[in-house]
Amino acid sequence: MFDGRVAKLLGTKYPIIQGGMAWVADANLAAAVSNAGGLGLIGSGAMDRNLLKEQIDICKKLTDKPFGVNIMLMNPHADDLAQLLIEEKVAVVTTGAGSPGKYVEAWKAAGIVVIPVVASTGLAKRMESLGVDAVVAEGCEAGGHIGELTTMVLVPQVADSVSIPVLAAGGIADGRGLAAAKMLGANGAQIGTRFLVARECTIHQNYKDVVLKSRDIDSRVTGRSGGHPVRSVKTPLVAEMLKMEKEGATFEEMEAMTVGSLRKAVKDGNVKEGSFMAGQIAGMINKEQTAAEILQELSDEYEACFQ
Ligand code: TUI
Repeated sequence: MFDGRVAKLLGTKYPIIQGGMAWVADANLAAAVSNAGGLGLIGSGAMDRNLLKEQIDICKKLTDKPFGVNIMLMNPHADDLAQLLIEEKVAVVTTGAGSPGKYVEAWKAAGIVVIPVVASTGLAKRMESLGVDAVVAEGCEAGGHIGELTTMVLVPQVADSVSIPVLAAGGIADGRGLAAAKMLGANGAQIGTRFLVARECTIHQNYKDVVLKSRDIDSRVTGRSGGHPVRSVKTPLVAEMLKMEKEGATFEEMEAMTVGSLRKAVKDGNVKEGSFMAGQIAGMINKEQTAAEILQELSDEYEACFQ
């Protein structure tokens, strides 16, 4: 798949990283994806040091393959988590929702493969100059916290801006998307939304059902006015947030509504008050499969595109 650069960097069969989804991506999902030949990630976006340590320990028991951790840079515990990755000798770190500049030197010195998620060529170039190993170029078709550009325009511009490998993300959930990413100049891909419905993903069944039922036009972006755009499936909470935003609600009022809503979706399956973050490609996702089935199907479809 692709040109082999990313699989070699990660030590995996496939050049595919599972999205580091906060609250969603635990040791169970990460180990399943790694055991199936991708790179599984623990999403530490809502964790503190103790919780992440616990998840890393579980993941080490569940797989002998490489796995990674995503650090969400708006997490108040980010400094502690960054240090823990060094102590635990985690193989790969991805970052999101900011610039990981202040951590890169220490991570590289510890032998960690560093792959920031970027939403612009500017951050991609800054990251390359700091010595990171690759970047994920994530377009705004993705779920969760997003940037301004679509995958179609972001990926080729990032690929032209840097010499390190580029993984495409946002809107990719099948082999055609992977083949398209290759055509845009990517060397691999990050996939999030499709793994929400993996059998090994431990989120509430209602969350999976929301994804399975959602149509192409069912996601919305809240928080654009406050500079923190987040894509989720349109639920009563999201409709209410859009209305408040239109009526000029402050950033603090919007944040107060968001706080805890991802947990309500993941843990409680609360379809009224939950924030069901998912990408636009959710409309195409209509069956639950194991992580191994998903990766095998992605690989078969990708190969078929080039025959
Ligand atoms: O980080 C993500 N996606 C996320 S994080 C998250 S957790 C959350 N929970 C509740 C409310 C809000 C968030 C859910 N989804 N994706 C990676 C990503 N990073 N997408 C876009 C960016 C990004 C955007 C701007 C990275 C850097 C940036 O600018 C930094 C700079 O200094 O230029």
